[in-house]
Amino acid sequence: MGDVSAKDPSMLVHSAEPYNAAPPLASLRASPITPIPLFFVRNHGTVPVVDPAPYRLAVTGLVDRELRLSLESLRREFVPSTVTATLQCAGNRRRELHAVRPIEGEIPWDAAAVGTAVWTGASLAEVLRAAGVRGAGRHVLFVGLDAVAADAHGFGGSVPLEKATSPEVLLAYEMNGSPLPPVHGFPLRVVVPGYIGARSVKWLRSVAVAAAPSENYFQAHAYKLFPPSVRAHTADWNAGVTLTGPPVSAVICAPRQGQRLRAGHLSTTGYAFAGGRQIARVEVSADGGVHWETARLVGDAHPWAWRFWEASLRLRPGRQEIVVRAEDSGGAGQPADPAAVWNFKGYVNNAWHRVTVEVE
Ligand SMILES: Nc1nc2c(c(=O)[nH]1)N[C@H]1C(S)=C(S)[C@@H](COP(=O)(O)O)O[C@H]1N2
Ligand SMILES: [Mo]
Repeated sequence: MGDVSAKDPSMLVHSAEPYNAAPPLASLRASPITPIPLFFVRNHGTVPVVDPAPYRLAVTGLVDRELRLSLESLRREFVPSTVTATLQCAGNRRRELHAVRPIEGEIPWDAAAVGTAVWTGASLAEVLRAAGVRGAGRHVLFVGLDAVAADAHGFGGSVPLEKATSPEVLLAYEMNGSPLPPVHGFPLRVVVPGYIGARSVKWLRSVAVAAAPSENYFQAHAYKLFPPSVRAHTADWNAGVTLTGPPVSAVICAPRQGQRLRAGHLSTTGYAFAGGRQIARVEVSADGGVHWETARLVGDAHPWAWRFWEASLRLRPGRQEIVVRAEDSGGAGQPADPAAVWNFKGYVNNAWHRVTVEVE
């Protein structure tokens, strides 16, 4: 199952094989760059063991020159690029949707299937320039080396050519200054900042330029968004909306759900993330969403990363509901009620995040 030993013992393991785990919510807030031992892992299959020496990345499809790139040539022939980017699983905060109406066969992630790393690698745009994209190319397709049950070709996905050739998209071989750990995609993964985590394909086998999006199960079938009225057995898969960037969402990391607190001032902290947009404002309520205060945004704003926030609230005795919501630089906000965004696959829940505490 890969180098699971590199993970912190506090990780909440949803399944050991394939290994799927996330840190306790409070530990996410300890550092704006998530330490590797606490970075969530989402695997659809077994972590492949890849020998770096014979490894070659295939660059194929609608290109003038097909390439087979060794790790050496990726490091040497392309200037290393670094980007600080948040990866968020489309299933982050599924647990709250599950409470509205059960979602079968999917991991009930709490709000910690997200992390931010400093990624270093070759710019995908430069690699595609070296291959020469032909005029009919519209999408860039990725396939991983891991075997997955749902698709005989392995885990895959695609992004539009315009995104693939944006400077922030990397073929990453380093995470937080170290070689990529096996569970995070060693020796090479795509990092598509601002898109759901599923597009950042790990253990990258190939990059292909094509006229149409990937037919891979994880692009053509999974990771599509349906309205609350649609059920698994009634879904027309072609009618689902292909997920790109996650919508704006703010989360309370402290206090914890059910925590006992003293009346008076309470420092509350959390994160907010809006995919490719910036966090414009975070508001917090100590009374279930009746009165709101503006939170302070802390730390640096990186264009592709989450933003930490903090606020001091006055708590009255009794059972109180602390609520957070954010607005992004495009003016989009969040729905109050998770029922409004419920979907049978449980993707991209961005309802107001609520934590109930007992105040003495
Ligand atoms: N090859 C491959 N790439 C993959 C996956 C996978 O199962 N196989 N999972 C995807 C999903 S759904 C997410 S959210 C991210 C998680 O990245 P991480 O495990 O490094 O946190 O990897 C993506 N890339
Ligand atoms: Mo994911």
